[in-house]
Amino acid sequence: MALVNIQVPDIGDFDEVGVIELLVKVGDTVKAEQSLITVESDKASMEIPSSHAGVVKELKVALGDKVKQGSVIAVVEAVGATAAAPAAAPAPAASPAAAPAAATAAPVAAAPAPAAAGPVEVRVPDIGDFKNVAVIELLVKPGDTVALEQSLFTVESDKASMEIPSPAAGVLKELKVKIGDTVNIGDLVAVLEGVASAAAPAATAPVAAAPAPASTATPAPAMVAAAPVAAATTVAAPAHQPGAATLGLPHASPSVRKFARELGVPLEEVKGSGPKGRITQDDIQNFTKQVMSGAAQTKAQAAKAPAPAASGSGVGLDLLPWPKVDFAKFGPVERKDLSRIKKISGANLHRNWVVIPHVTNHDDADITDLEAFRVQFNKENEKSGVKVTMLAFMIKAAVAALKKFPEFNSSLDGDQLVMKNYFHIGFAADTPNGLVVPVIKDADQKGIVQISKEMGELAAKAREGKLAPADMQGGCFSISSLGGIGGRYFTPIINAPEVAIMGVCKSSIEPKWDGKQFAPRLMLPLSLSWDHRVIDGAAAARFNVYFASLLADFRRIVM
Ligand code: CAO
Repeated sequence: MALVNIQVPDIGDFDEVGVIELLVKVGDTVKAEQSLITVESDKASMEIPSSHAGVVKELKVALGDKVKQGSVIAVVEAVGATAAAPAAAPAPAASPAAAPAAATAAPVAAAPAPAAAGPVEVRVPDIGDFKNVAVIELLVKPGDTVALEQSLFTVESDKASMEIPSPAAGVLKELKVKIGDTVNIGDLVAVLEGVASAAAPAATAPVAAAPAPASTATPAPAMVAAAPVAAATTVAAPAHQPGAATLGLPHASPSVRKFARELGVPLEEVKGSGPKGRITQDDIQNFTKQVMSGAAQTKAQAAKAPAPAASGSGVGLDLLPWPKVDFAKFGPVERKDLSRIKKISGANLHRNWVVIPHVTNHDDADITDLEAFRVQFNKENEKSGVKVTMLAFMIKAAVAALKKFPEFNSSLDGDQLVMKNYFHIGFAADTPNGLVVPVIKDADQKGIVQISKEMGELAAKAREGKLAPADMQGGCFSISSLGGIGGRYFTPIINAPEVAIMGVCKSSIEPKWDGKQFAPRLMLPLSLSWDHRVIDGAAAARFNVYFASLLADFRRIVM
């Protein structure tokens, strides 16, 4: 077991940053890529991860110390052969693990920041070793007034999440990125207008959405201090939703924000216990415990909940804590990290399952004739190289059903329904790393053969882990087919912000009464889950009946 010096890696433009949080202590066992300390300059805060798994033998820094690239922050007794890089160069981006090294990036404008008002191009600043990072959250929208160094959007790679701040105060004229885009250093991401220079004193800056810090001389971190917790009261959404525009950001590091987002914690309601009111991971955990135990409630809950019952809080889930079991007591066990896809999809599925009042209607479609046609068609077109699948027919039937029942092709946005006039259909694909949902775009404009071909390509890409974010975005309705595997019915979880999903199981020959006798028919089990906030039971039953009737006689699709 070797002693390894853990050093500050390449952290981009940030030099001589102060240590503001120690996240581990001597004697702690740490994983490779686990954050050890948080550092903060006047422009950024970030967590410095360990390049090795092992036991912390010595912490070489204390709160308030200044560090820069190459500074030794800890000595770790590395375990096994897990060392990801030699001690001399533990750059986090060179390590493959998914634990985030979170950072808020220093703002830079395309050219030196202008002293007078005028358009300013906002480009991705030097963010260290991070390349091709995905935009996961937009924090402002065109027309918004933004403060100097206010975060514009959040990007995330498999190794880091960070917020891209505005280099100037002004009005956001154009946002050149959308959720799912990938960006690199120097990319043009936004255009601001009516701005004051980043270097200009605060007094000359236009009025910002959130109150500016009292004095620019305050050594508080510029970006996060621009939106102190006390001022963060403007968020109307019931929970912090990815993609929702959010102003008045509370003082918390990106990783803490991400943690809050995953739990659905409204950050603006959390009181920070860290330096300068900074919200820590503990604060989020304590807030969650309070809400879950019913001892506290979020503003959204308070607004919606009826008066508490005479006994019991009537709010929160009042659940027991999750059981902590020493499984090794009962037999040999081993531990395995969840895949990145499982972590992401798990958090999304959990939110959707908890937030959406799901109902599932089951029905059966008689696909005897359609299956006979499909088999015949494939036989006749064997040489084409494209196999027409039952799922392709279902995608087409889904489009027709969405046209007939438009509320199924909508998304909830507060008190409004966003009705979509496009038809992008997602299909669940099982991959070695977990479940993904690629989307067939404009399925209304494509034929069955084309859809089958695209589905085959997307499913192959999914299995190879090569789907781009754009391949999985924009879905209106999803189909989850377990038909190739088996089973009768199941209750699929709605892929929010969609409002319904069709689950399909394995078809089987069943005796059906044709008025005179029992005839063998090939029956396909359908399970439609729908959001009861948007759809009524009668509409769901009609949707299923119509969907099944299309599969029973596909000629109806052109009627
Ligand atoms: N009933 C009976 N047989 C079916 C069927 C059904 N409903 N659907 C497909 N089959 C048959 C196919 O005809 C094919 O048989 P042949 O090889 O003899 O032609 C076989 O099952 C395999 O089909 P497939 O799975 O390759 O093709 P598909 O178009 O049905 O599905 C895909 C493609 C990507 C959706 C699928 O591979 C997959 O990943 N399914 C799992 C989805 C999933 O995990 N859903 C759960 C989400 S909730 O956790």
